[in-house]
Amino acid sequence: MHRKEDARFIRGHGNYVDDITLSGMLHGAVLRSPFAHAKITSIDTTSAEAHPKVRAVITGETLAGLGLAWMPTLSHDVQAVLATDKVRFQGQEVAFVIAEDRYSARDALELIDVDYEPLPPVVDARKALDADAPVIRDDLEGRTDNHIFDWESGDRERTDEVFAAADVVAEQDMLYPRVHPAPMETCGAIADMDPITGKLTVWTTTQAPHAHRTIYALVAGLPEHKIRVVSPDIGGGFGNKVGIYPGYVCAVVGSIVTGKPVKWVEDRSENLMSTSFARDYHMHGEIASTSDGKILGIRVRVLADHGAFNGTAQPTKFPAGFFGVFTGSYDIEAAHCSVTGVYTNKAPGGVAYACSFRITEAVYLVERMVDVLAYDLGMDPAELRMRNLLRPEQFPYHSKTGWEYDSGDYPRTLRLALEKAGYDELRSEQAQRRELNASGRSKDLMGIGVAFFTEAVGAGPRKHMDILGLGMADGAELRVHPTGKAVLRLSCQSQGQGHETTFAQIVAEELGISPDDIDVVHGDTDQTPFGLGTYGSRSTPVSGAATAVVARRVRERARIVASAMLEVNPVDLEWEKGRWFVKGDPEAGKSIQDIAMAAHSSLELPEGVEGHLDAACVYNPPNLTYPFGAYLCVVDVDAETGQVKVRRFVAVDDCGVRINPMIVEGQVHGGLADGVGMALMQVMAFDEDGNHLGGSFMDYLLPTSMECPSWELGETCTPSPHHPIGAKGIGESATVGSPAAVVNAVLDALKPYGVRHADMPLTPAAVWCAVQGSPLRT
Ligand code: MCN
Ligand code: CUN
Repeated sequence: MHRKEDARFIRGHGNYVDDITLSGMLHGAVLRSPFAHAKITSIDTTSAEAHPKVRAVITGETLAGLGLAWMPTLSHDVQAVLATDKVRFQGQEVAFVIAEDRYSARDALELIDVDYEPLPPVVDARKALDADAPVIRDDLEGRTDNHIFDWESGDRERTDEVFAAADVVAEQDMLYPRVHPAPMETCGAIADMDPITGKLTVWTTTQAPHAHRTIYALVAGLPEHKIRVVSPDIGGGFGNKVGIYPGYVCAVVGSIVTGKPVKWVEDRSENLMSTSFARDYHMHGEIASTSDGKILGIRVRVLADHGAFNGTAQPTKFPAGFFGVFTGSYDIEAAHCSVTGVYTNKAPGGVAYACSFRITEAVYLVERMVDVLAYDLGMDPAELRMRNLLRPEQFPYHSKTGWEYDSGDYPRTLRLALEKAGYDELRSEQAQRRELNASGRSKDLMGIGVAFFTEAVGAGPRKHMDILGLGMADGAELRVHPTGKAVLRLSCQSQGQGHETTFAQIVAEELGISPDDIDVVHGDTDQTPFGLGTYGSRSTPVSGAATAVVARRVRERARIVASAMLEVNPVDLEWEKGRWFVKGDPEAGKSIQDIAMAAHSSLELPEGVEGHLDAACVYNPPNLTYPFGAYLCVVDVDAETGQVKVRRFVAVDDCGVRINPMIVEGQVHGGLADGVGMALMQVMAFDEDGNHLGGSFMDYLLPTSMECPSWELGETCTPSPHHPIGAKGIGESATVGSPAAVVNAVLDALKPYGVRHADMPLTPAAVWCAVQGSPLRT
C-alpha cells in the first residue's frame, strides 16, 4: 500500500511549523554565545530595544525574575534557558529578541552588547575528570568536578574469571564520534498565550507532544488542560526533536510578555551547533575467547561525553540508555560494562540519530570487537560470527546483562545475507585482488565487512521504564462512525515514518475496514490520548500494539451488536475479515459497516451493553521487542588517495511481521544511508578552544545518492511472541547495524597493511593515514 500522507507531501502541501502564520504573530531570534566557556559580566540590550521593529528583548535576568531561567532536562539535570552566570558551550542561548519580522529580530541581535570573560574550556572528555579541569557546572550546589554518573551492568567478578581463564584476549580503544542527525526541517515553535482564556497553544516540532505538555505544565505551573501542544507535519526528527529547547520556552515567555503569538524557528547552523547531538562515546572494549574462536566474555569501559547539561533523554533507570545490550547477538559466558558520564563545554543531548537509546554504540562496539578478534585469530569474520550466534532454541534468551530477547533465528538470517552477497565468490575476488596488490600491480583494495545486530526497542514496561517519572505506556482510541468509517487517535507522532498509513493498516487488518476509510489523528494533545511519543522505534511495539488491542475490543463489541441483530448468542458467531456470521451458516452474517450503523441505531442491545462502536486502551508492553539483522558491505578503497567507495550493501532485516513492507524498506534505506554517512563522513568536530567546526553542511557532511550503492535487501520473519500482531520496531535498525558493517569492510580492505582498527569517520585522510601508519606487508 502506498503512503496516504504522500498525497500532500509530494504536492508541497505538507503543513510544517514554519508554514503556520497567526494573526499579529511576532518573530523571535536567539543570541548565542561565541565562547565555549565564559563568564557573563554584563548584557546591554538598550540599543536592541530601541530598534523600531523590536517589541521585547528577553535575557536570563528577565527569566530569572519569572523563575524560568533554568528548566529541567529529561535526565534529571537542569539546563539554562538563557544564560545568567556563564556560557557553557559555543552556541548557547544568551538572549531572545522579539520583533515584527524575522529579519528585524536577527538584525537586532547584533545590537545587544554582551561582555564575556573567557574561561578555559573542557573540550576533551578524557580530561574532564582531571584534578585541574575547570568545573563547568558550578551552578550546581557543592559541585567540585565534571562527573555526572557512574553506571554498570553485568557481573564484574564472573567476567574477570572468564577473562583470566581465556586463551585469547583482544583489546581495542574506539571512539563513536559525536554526530548529529541533521533532519531536513530544523526545530521551531509558535507559542500563543490567549490572554482571555488563559490557554497556551504551542505548535512545535516535537516527537513527544504529551510529554512536552506535561513538562510545560510542571515548569510554568499551568494546568494541563490550559496547554495544547500541536505537532503538525515534521520534516524528520531522528531523535533531534525529543527534547525541549530553550527557543521553545523563549517563544512561550515571549507570547506571555507581548500578548501576541511568537514564532521561533532556528536556522541550520543553530540546529547543528546547539540541538541534541548523538553518541560521543569513548569506549575500551575487551573480548575473550578460546583459541578456536568460541567467544567467552566481553568487558567494556565507557567514558560518555554529555556536554554542558545532562540533557540526554533516557529512561530514568538507564543513564547510559540500553547500552547494556552490548553482548550483542552472541552466546557468551560473562559480560560487564561500566559507563562514566562527564560534562564538557559542548552542546547537550545524547539521544538522537536513530540511536535506539545507545544501542548504536553497543552494536558498533561488539561488532568491531568481533572483527578485532577475527583479525587476531586469523579467522574469517563471518565464520566467527556464525560460530557464536545465539541458536534458535535459546529463545527467549536471558542475556548476561539482564535482557530477555523475545525471539530470533540468527543463523538463518546471517546465512541468507551471505548467500545474497555471494560471500565465497567475494572472498575469492578479494584473494586475487590481494595478490595483485602484493605484487605491486594494483593499489585498488577491496574489503568485505559483516555486522550482525540485535536491538531492544519498544520502551517499555512501565515498572522498569519512565522518562522524568512518566511511565512509558501509550494510549489509543478507536471510534467507528455510523457509516462504518473510523478514526484512530494515537499518542505517538510521526516525523515521516508513515504512521497515517501503517496504523490504519493495523485497524484495517483487524476489522476489515478499508485503510482509506480510517483516519489516523496524531500530534495534537487536545485530540489524542496521553502517551510518551515516537522515539526508540517504540511506535509499532507500543502504540501499534495498543492499536491492535483497541481494534480487537471494537471487534468484540461488534460481535455483541451482531448477535442482537441476528438474534443469536454471541458465542455462536464466527469472525472473518470484515464480518461476523453464524457458525455453520456463512450466509447469515453482518458486515462491520452494517454493525456500525446498527450500533448507533435504536436496536435493542443486551443488558449492560452500551451503544456506539468504540474502544480505548493504554498499552503497557510486557517486554521490549528484539529486531535483528545481518548486514554485509563491500567497499573498494584506493590506497593512494584513501578514497572509499561503497560498492554493495546487503541488508537482511528481521522485524517480525511487517505491516507495510514498502515503508519498512524505506526505513531501512534511510538507516543504511545514515550508516554510510557516519562511517565515512560525519563528525561534530571542535577545536581546542571549544569552537564548533561543523556548523554548516559545507563541513558537516551528509551522504547523498552519490555515496550510496543500490541497497540489496532481504528479510526473515520471526514474530515477536508478546506483541499482538507479532511486529517488532524497524525505524532505527539500519542506523544501528550499518556503521559497523561499513567500518569492518574498510578495515578488511586495509588488512594487508596491518591495520586492525581506525576510528570513524573513515574519511580519505583517515584512511590514507592508516595506510601510511605501517608498511605494506608482502
Ligand atoms: N513498520 C512496519 N512493520 C514493522 C515495523 C514498523 O510496517 N514490523 C512501520 C511502522 O508502522 C512505521 C515505520 O515502519 O510506519 C517505523 O516504525 P517503528 O519501527 O515503530 O518506529 P517509529 O514509528 O517509532 O519511528 C521512530 C524511529 C526513530 S526512533 C527514528 S530516530 C527515526 C525512524 O523512526 N526517525 C525517522 N525513522 C525515521 N523515518 C523518517 N522518515 N523520519 C524520521 O525522523
Ligand atoms: Cu535515538 S533517535 Mo529516535 O529514538 O527518535
